[in-house]
Amino acid sequence: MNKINKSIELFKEAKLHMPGGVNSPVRAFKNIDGNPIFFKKAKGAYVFDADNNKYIDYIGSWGPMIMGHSHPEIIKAISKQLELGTSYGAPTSIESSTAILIKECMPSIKKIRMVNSGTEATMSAVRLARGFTKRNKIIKFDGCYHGHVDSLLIKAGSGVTTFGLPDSPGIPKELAKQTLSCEFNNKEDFLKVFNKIKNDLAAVIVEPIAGNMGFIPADKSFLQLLRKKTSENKSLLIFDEVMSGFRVSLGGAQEIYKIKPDLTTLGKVIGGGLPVGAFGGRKEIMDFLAPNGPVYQAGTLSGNPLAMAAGSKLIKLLIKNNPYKALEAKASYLLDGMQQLFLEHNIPLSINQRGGMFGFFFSENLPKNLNDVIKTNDKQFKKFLNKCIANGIYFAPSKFEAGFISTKHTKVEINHTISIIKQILEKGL
Ligand code: HOZ
Repeated sequence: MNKINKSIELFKEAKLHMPGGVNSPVRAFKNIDGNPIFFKKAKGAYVFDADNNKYIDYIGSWGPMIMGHSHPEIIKAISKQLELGTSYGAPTSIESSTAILIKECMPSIKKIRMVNSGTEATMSAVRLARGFTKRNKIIKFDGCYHGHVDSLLIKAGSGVTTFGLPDSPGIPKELAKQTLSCEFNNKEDFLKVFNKIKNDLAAVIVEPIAGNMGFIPADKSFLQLLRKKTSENKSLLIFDEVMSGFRVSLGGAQEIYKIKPDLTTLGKVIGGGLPVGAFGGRKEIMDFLAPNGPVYQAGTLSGNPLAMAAGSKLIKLLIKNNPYKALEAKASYLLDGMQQLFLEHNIPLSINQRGGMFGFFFSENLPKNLNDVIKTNDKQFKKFLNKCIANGIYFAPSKFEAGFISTKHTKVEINHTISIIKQILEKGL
């Protein structure tokens, strides 16, 4: 068991200065009754805490560390840019070269705008969709989390569900009424709502591979229906690929499903670990943005050269190595090993993975929507998570989050993970 005295002290201090001691709720570990681990460095598949404990990291900064932490080529690219300045608030050539790389991988994106976070990307995409279609209503899906955007914090996943706050105070009722949330993967529910509001429907936004209610890929026929209905109705289909983009495959979930959204939102991987977001899609829609069009959106740090340097280097590495099959094989190896152990101890565990993203649930059957995830066993999850973290295995501290594996996770790390889990189960959950 790791001793985490320094993390405990640091958390006490942090709570004096920041709400809940953190700058993002899930990392407070409140939901698993744990103490967050304070990190001081990371390398490859590992993160190191303030007490010098070493952890095998299955969060990877929630996605971007797909080639492992502190990748030398990414560090070099950032350092090179660092020498040249950190922000100009003016255009640079690296913005175009990053845009070209993204467009090559995601052909549905004809034009793109860089922003600073996934939240900013979805917020701007929704405004653009409303401006372009001259309609107001948005359909989203229970458990999909699109950042903390007022219009999208309705029955959202991630920290919102983790802390049981499905509809956050602070959002005017009039605005909340413009967003309708349907059950994920439920065609009938979607059609019922769609038919009621279609005349004023600006957009349908969905995580095609949801990573904020655990890990739940949408059914292909569900996404096909969303595409068909939005096209017929001249509403926009927005794929939120902040989590899945460059994580499940080079072309994201849209490549796997072979479905072209009108707009895509991105984040995480495209900043190589630095703060970034982006939204892009059909040319005529994107050209509705200022300065070409009337929909306003702006930002001093948008297209920040450091983030572009890190992100473009990472995307180049991903294009060169195309690690997705290998990542999926590693995730399967880990999850199959885990499932076998759980089976031996008569504890139901369902598993799923695509590319470098994965999920496991304390349930007999694989969840298909948020309600299924809510029903999975909380007690077992909490105990398991705390024991894993105490033994150097760093999984996401909420059953409503996904897992991430990197190219630097080898059989050594995965076998070690499995052997720790074996010990945990032998001692009893
Ligand atoms: N809500 C984020 C993942 N879905 C976690 C953000 C964080 O705590 O860093």
